Amino acid sequence: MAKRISRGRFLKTMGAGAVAGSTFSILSCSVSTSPQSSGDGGGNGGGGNGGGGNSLNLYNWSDYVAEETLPGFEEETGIRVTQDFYASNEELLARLQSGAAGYDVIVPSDYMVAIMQKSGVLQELDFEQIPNFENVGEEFRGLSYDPENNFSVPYQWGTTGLLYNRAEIGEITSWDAIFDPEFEGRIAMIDDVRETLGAALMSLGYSINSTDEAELEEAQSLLVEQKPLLRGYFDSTEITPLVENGDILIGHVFSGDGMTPTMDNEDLAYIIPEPGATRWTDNMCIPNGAANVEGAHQFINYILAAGPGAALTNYTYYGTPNEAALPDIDEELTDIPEYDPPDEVFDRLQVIEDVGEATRMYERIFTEVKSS
Ligand code: N2P
Repeated sequence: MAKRISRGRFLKTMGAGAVAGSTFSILSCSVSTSPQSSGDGGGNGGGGNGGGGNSLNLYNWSDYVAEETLPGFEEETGIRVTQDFYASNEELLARLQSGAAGYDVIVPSDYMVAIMQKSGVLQELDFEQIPNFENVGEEFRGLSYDPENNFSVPYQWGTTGLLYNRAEIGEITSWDAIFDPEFEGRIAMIDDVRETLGAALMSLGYSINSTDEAELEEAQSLLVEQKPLLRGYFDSTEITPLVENGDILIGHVFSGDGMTPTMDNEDLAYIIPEPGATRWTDNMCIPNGAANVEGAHQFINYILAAGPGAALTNYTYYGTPNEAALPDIDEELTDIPEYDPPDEVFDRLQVIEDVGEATRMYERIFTEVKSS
């Protein structure tokens, strides 16, 4: 049986103002369905599989639904789902901002919900069409990036840490290993500006949301120094098989991608490195221009049902905000300490926030690091 995360603990690292007066507004504006467009099922942002009543375009992280998620939804609703994938929040945002609409449901992380809401690319949710929101645990409602859940409903949560070959390199506990010349050529980092710069900031003991130029420059130097040691920057889901097949020894990965391979290979381990790591919550949102707004609400509601919620976590190994799903989460998963970290570990997790103007500095630095 899964442990329940206490609201106090979950909100502690969300920033002071984050929770004050957070109320859930059940009477959000209702949304209108835009005219349906036709397409060929490519889900290519130009209308995807046709939009409208019988189809739904989901734009998601890779490997982020269970095998039965989409077939189950299709069977229940008769709506056919086409899925496209992105590897980072920034890629998702760029796609939406390029005007390539046509997605009905997207899954941005916490800070990106705030950025997207500010940039006006999201539409308000109609909670009358999401009765299963009642299954969302208290600790996952009204978080700082969307205090009234006007635009987002939580999907999954997790951490970002290191998957490594314990049999080959012995026990590691901190980020130091990813900067160790001993592992030259056998380290991979996530191709993600906030996560990778965040890992450098945290290993230096700074906030993952630092806007201090000197701290960011220090993080840049560290990453430039690290670059020759890397196999490369990849999507987290691409890093897992590289560690599994012994190609690399240490991979920076999202927790689900980190814990799944440890189940049948005890040489591998996933750690939440010291002194701190990222904790994120991903969310379901409906972008403006969605062709099947009603279907999008149906999809969100489906994910928040007990069975589909449990199936999702039992496949992805990410945490669920869905309390109705908790009794059905596999014990082999809840037995892994990193799945639901103890307080002393949880307390050193940091949540990526929208850093406003400093976002440009982060992007410039990451571009410079990658081209160094
Ligand atoms: C799933 C990726 C999880 C998203 N493969 C990280 N926010």
